[in-house]
Amino acid sequence: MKTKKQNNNKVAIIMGSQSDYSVMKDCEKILKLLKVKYQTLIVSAHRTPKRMFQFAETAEKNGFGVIVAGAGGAAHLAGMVASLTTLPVLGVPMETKKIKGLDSLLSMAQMPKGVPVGSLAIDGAFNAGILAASIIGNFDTKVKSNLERWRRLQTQSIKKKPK
Ligand code: RP5
Repeated sequence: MKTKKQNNNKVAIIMGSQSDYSVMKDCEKILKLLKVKYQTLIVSAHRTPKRMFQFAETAEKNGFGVIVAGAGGAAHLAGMVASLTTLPVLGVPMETKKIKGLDSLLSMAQMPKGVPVGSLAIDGAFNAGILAASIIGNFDTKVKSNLERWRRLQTQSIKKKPK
């Protein structure tokens, strides 16, 4: 019989708006390469708060092991979701037109003590996917070996001399 931990091998990719998807696609891209299961949803802390509550409170039961949350501006999504679950939440601050994403970054990084969000770089959706796979890889050996292989190939692809 599988333990609950072994079953929680899916990544939830959530974002505050359709407009975040062009960046958050990078997270899907690397998870696909690493053969990590994921589900992508629009969940807004401000525009769909009830959907956010429902999602966060059922995420663990629904088989997710990590949540990647992208949002921009007054980016409360990752922090609010983190307040409703003990699953690891990785925040991707979106670049914004007016403040270039510094608003999003600070909203995610400056969490109060006791409710952490692992904040990535501005528009860092690809790295969020790698980090999510790394967390899942702690208990899913297939994902771990896929990640190790991907990292080896990356290392081999770096030329010694610039052209
Ligand atoms: C945030 O506001 C979203 O995460 C998005 O980054 C930003 C702008 O959203 P739209 O006005 O484009 O829907 O909630």
